[in-house]
Amino acid sequence: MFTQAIARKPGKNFANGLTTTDSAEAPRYEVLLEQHEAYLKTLTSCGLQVTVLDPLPDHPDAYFVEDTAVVTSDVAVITNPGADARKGEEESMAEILAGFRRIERIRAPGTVDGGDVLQVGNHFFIGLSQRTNEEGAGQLGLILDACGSTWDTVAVGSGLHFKSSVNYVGKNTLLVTSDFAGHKKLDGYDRIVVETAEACAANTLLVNDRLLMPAGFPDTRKKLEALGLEIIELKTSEVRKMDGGLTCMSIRF
Ligand code: CIR
Repeated sequence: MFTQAIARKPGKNFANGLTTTDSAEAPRYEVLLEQHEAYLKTLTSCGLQVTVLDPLPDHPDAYFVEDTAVVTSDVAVITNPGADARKGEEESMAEILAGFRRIERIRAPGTVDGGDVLQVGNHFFIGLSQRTNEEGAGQLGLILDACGSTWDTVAVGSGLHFKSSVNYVGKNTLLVTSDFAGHKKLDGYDRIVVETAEACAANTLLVNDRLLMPAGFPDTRKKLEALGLEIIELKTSEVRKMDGGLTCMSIRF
């Protein structure tokens, strides 16, 4: 069970963050704040104590806190984010997490974004992406080895991060995009495959037996209902314009 979450309020300059999404409509700060607040309230309603940090003016993507640390029951691994514009966000996260866990670090030339790291029980999938390199994955793997966890790397291919495409939804089941439908490295888990038109819904977050999913993906919702868990839909239009989703906006532990 998770008891804690760390999040960060988006700054007014959030639209200056990195994005590959070509949205017809400009990102809207007031709408993002509403959606972000609803997300934080939902985490609280799932039983988490939520610590909300202030925006970092020099880092418009800093509210995507997940990328800056990988927190397990033993350790908080402060990452070296893969995008130059995001390096430095991790420092204030290290200060906060030192109050909860022993700190380890990913060091250059290693890079890791937390969005590439999916924990399933005591196993960690580490996506190799434009943000997470072999060296970073290897450093993280050594730390996980020392904690008695298992891990494996998986090539991310399309999408920003591994968790843009694959997430654990409980009951030995992974929610995956079609790219991962038959992927050998995910063998041993049942898979729910999202339709291509609903690919964004793969970024669904399991929190204490509840599924937080992006609103507006009815086919995926129906498939998830078969798991028998409570489902909460949250609006994510504005973070999606910035290549983000539900997993990115908090670190849960
Ligand atoms: C970036 O490109 O780094 C941000 N605009 C989006 C990060 C999303 N984070 C995540 O999926 N964990």
